[in-house]
Amino acid sequence: MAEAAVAKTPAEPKAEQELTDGFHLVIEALKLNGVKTIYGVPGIPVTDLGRMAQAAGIRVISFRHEQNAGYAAAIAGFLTRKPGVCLTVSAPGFLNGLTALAHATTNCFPMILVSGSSEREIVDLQQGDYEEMDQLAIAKPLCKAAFRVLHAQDIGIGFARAIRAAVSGRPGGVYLDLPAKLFGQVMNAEAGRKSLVKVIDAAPAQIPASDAVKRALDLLKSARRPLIILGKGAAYAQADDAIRDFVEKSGVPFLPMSMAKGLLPDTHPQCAGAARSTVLKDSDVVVLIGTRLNWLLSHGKGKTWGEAAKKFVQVDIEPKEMDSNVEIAAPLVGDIASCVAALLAAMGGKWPSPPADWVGAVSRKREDNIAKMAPRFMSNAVPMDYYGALGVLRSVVKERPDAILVNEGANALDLARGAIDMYQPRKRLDVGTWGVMGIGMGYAIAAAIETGKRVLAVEGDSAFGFSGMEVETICRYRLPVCIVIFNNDGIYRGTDANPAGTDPATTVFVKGSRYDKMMEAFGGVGVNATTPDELKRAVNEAMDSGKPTLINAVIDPAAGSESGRIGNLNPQSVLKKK
Ligand code: OXT
Ligand code: ADP
Ligand code: MG
Repeated sequence: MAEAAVAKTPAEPKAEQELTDGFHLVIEALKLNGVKTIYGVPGIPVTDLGRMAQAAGIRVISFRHEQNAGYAAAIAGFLTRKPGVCLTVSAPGFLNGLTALAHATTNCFPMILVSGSSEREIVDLQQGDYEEMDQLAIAKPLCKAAFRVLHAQDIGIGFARAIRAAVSGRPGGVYLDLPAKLFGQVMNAEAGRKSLVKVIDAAPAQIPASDAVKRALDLLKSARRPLIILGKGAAYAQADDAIRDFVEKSGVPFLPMSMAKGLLPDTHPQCAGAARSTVLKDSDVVVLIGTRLNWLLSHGKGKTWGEAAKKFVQVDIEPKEMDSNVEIAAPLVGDIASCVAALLAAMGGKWPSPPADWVGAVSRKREDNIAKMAPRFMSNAVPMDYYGALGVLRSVVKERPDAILVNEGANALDLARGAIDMYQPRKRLDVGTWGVMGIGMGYAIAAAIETGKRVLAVEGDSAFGFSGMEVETICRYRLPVCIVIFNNDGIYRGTDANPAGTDPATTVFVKGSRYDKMMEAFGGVGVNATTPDELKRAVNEAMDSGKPTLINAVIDPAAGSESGRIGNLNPQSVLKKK
């Protein structure tokens, strides 16, 4: 063992040799693999790494808090199918970034959290190093893979492993631990160059078996009331044309999960988004494409799914996902692009339309629900209710279908999801699998940087508070982000009272807060909007100008409901004192 360790130590470079060091090798490894942006927070031991990466042409976006940088990296991964990179300092910075790493893993987004760390010899003997922490051990259960690099000549392999682990198979978060001493290690430049690895075919196609394709199509053909559900895995796959062709050729109604909205337009005649409960309850064969039967789909059973017998086809890259909640009659394991291409090919020239009574029933339910909602968008109530304000934003997005919508909150999330139609793939980014608050500003920043598009962030006032300091980052990098805060004075509602004392209720905030002033503090545009007209003018101006803007949309504090549309998950004590 001791001998092997000695052999791994970089050879002492001879005088006059061209030299490189850990800093340069990390940067070269990233550049070689096409990483264009690093999201992070500088500090010991990675300050110089950030500076040098910037000097070497990598865009380094400095945040105010690592969690937001991490969320930025996570969504960059979703948008680009390349791992988003987040760079943090040791222990506390690493821990701040860890929530986002776990979030990336949970949501199947490729991301690498690269963190500086303290010296192994001291950490392992627990002798109290600066920011001492066994980061690798802590990260391991929260990500897909975790690696540490101790020697400069292993940097190339370390990054190659991290990149491949993040994007191959089911994508996810990877941790890469770089102890401080690594950066200063010097080695021969030529040997260093040779040690770098350009990852070939990082996410290889995974072709489905032909009998599995046949089984899936036989089941689909036998359906009386078929349904296709598209999830964010389908959006991630970037097989947009093939997915549209498959849906249209099958003629089957499709239900987009939240971040799959826009994969086909919400206005598509087959879209069943506005008939959600009907299609879940009454369908008999359900084709899941890049979506899990987790809590968001009521685990594929129970009241939501109704009495009718159900059979599932599931298209997913992760074999272990099959039968995770209910029996999957036709598992189709492979990458979505390959699976959908194989389905299309096997469908041949003509495919029977689904029964007209089913398609008609879904259509009628959809039109009913749409007609019911339409008048609410015309509300001119002051203070605004959610629908009056959302009516404005719905039109803004309709007129700018390529803008990216970031959305978080409870009512501000759930009502916006239904109200705002999406028209293009990967334009709706939201709280995801965990329903996590705090993704807002990190997502908005990365969306602007990765796509160059205008970003509209629709935020509950509570949700915004989790990442609000990043408005400074948005101003500093002059990003075309328009934030609309649905300010209802609190979490769910601003009307709660504490019956037992002078402290405010746990769910309410300072009444009449002016979040727009926060934006003004950093040179951005702040607007206080109290009517739908004022809101419309301000959002249109922001989306036209691209100037960082924050609009404080004043919403009736009584308008929301507890936990938005997932109040059923919120336990309430029957014994509590009124
Ligand atoms: O078919 P039916 O009849 O059922 O009708 C459905 C559709 O068919 C129809 N529909 C339409 N009709 C007409 N036209 C159109 N276009 C249309 N589209 C759809 O509408 C209904 C509903 O459709 P939907 O929405 O698709 O269906 P449904 O039943 O809601 O779907 C179920 C779900 C589960 C898939 C869906 O609800 C969903 O995706 N939910 C996600 C919910 C979620 O993740 N919420 C966030 C977490 S809540 C809570 O935890 C909060 N916290 C705690 C906290 C968190 N989360 N994180 C951290 C780090 N710390 C703490 C906090 C602090 S929320 C929160 C802050 C809240 O306060 P804010 O101030 O931010 O926000 P406000 O509430 O605004 O104050
Ligand atoms: P949603 O929340 O929209 O329902 P989920 O995050 O639950 O979506 O599910 C996404 C699924 O997509 C995961 O099971 C993941 O394994 C799968 N997935 C992601 N990328 C691909 C891909 N390229 N090919 C096949 N499956 C994929
Ligand atoms: Mg609120």
